[in-house]
Amino acid sequence: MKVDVLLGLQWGDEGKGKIVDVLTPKYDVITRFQGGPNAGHTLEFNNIKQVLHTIPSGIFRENKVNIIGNGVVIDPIVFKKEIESLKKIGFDISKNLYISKKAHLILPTHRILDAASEKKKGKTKIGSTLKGIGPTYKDKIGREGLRVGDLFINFEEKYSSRIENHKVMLKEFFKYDFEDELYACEKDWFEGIQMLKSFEIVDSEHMINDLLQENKSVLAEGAQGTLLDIDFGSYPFVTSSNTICAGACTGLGIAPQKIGEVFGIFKAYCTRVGMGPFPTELFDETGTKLRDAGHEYGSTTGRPRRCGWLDLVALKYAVMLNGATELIMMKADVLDEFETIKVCVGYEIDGEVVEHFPFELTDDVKPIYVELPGWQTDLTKIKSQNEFPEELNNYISFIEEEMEIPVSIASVGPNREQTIFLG
Ligand code: 2SA
Ligand code: MG
Repeated sequence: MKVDVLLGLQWGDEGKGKIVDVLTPKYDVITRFQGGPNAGHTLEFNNIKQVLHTIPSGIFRENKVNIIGNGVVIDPIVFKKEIESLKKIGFDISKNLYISKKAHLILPTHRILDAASEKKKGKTKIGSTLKGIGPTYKDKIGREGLRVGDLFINFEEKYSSRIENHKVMLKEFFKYDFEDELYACEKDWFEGIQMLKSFEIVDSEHMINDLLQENKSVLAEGAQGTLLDIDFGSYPFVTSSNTICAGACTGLGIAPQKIGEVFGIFKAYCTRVGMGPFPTELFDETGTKLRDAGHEYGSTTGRPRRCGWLDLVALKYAVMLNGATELIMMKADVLDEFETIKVCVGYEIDGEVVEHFPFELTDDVKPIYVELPGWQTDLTKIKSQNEFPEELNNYISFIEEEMEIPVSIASVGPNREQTIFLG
């Protein structure tokens, strides 16, 4: 068997949580391969709305194996809260969650370093989620990280030595007042560690490859989006992991030929949180209309999302980088009331038309738009593609022709039932 990958083709928040939840019945194993509590995957069913940060979205289905892979970074405090809130709504997941020994831990000081670094950058800040993601991956790459497997070998010693280094950095380099914050959260952090240790901690690369050998189907659930990828996103306004399909290989320990289908998720328009370029961003009332209709506020930080039209130059780049085999279009219903809908099909840079995603997106990039008729129909009650208005079918066909791969699902609302499989 192969690993199918589901990931975001834009700047995150495409609605991956909902689709993993819809697809999980088909899979035996659901995994996360990168990112950490900067992700917020929202699932809605039976009048329950739950946001997952670290735990794979398969957790709500019975008899699924959920694995947090080596590429993920874990904050024990967030993890504990997540487990507790799941317990509150009746999900005891102690039996079907497995954690990689090689996943890195977000230390209390990593979160403080994230805040200190953003503060020092001032106007040039990244607009990070302040969850400690950058500093944790920095330590991982700098060979100073602590892994879940380290919890069982001289942990206190290793922990103290890392924390001491971070304290020096905070004091000497950042001149950042950290004591109160650090001492306030250390207790919670160690309680989180105790909880973490009560789960199955495994050599996840062996486990996943063994499961594939046993013909189990595996889904890898991406976090953030392709345009936030550390290598190919709009650097430096990116996250600190490989969000693209290749990240599933390194973040799980599977060989490239083990990758099967690649489901690329995108919104029928675009959003972005944090700083960084966004060529099709709308600053006018159309942008506000998209934000209101789409409830575009971050599920992790609550920040209002920047909104704009669909950008096919960026989407094509994302399809290429991921080898996407199928597209999944989310939030079509948000465009229900628009008379016309614009789609960016090229960029004009210094008077020249460019169809490739450029090295740098500056303010000089002007989107070239095609304007398509809107459907002006309430899509939220629609049950099958037969009921689609012609304008929506045309919108989808236009995207398929440009991307050269099919759109297999269109989502018309947040609920499981509002998911239309296209023929
Ligand atoms: P960080 O905290 O170091 O990763 O921040 C760096 C940049 O990455 C952006 N970022 C995000 N943008 C959108 N959504 C994010 N997470 C989603 C959520 C979940 C998802 O709902 O919160 O779709 O997986 C996310 N995480 C990081 C951030 O704004 C900075 O620009
Ligand atoms: Mg989200």
